[in-house]
Amino acid sequence: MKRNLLVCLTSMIMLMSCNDKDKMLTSLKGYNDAMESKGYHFGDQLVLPKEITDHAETITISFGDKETSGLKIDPNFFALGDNKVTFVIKTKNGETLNQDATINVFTKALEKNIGYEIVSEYPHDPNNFIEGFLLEGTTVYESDGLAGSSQLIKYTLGETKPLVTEKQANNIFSEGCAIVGDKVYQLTYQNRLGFVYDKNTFKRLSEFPLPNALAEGWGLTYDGKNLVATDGSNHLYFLDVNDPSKVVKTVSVAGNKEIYDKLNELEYHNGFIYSNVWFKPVVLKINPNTGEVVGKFDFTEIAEKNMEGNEEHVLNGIAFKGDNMLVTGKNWSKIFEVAIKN
Ligand SMILES: [Ca+2]
Repeated sequence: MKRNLLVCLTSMIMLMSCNDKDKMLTSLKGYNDAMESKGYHFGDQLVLPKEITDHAETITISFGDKETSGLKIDPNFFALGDNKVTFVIKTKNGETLNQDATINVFTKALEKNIGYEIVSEYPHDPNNFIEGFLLEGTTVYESDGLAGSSQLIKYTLGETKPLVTEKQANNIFSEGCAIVGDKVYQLTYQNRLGFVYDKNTFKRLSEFPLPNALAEGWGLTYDGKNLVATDGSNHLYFLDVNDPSKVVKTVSVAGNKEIYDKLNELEYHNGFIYSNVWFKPVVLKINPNTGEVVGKFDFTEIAEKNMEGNEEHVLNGIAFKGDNMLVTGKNWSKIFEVAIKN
């Protein structure tokens, strides 16, 4: 009888503990899911539900090799954008609970709407499914995509006939390009390769494997120190220019209310990185040190006129001509020069 009572009591305690554990995990998941879309700002305190705090001895958030039990969005610990963390809770019963979560940190300041005025228009070859776009002097360097029609070309702004053309093999899908010194670097979409060319002749000098961290090759630019690439996510990947298969730094891009996903064609200019968002007629102005979106351009009107009802023909080209921005898109027949107003 005594033994039975003991078994019964033990089972009851275990059942209670199990219930508490489930409640805590469910409650934590509910809290984290709600906060993921709402996001935090630096300095915010995490206010976890009572179901958790009442039964927890300690609560720790771990993030790679770092951990904090401060339950505060401390900039020494969290980065702007998405932080993939694990909550580790030691319960008063001596159990350890783990749960993965994403802690989104948004910027304090709102993104500024940047005004512009179209000051000039130039022709663009509408056959070109543009991926990479930049200007040096009066010469446009353009990388065009799609398997079977991928190429690297250069032409004088105002004309469309290429001065030099380098066609890719049929299985290659070209993506973003950037100039570093006397070389052009070019990414490919899913071939997991990048190419290096002589800037003048487009003679292929070498190739490099796409870093493992990048899901695909999308946009590319050069900030004077590193190549900077996108892969369709919310990240800017800074690559070692001497070995572009090495990622030296990754920055997550966020604004006041959102993480910006599908970052695409890039252009570095005067300390900022400009990126378009795939399938949106928007160009972001990003602080490359923090990932903060400080401003954005709305090119809806230009994009609608030039897409001509084809949803694939999105805005996909940013370059700079002095302090004016050049924008174009996939298969557009025009390049627009815009003066930036603020
Ligand atoms: Ca560009």
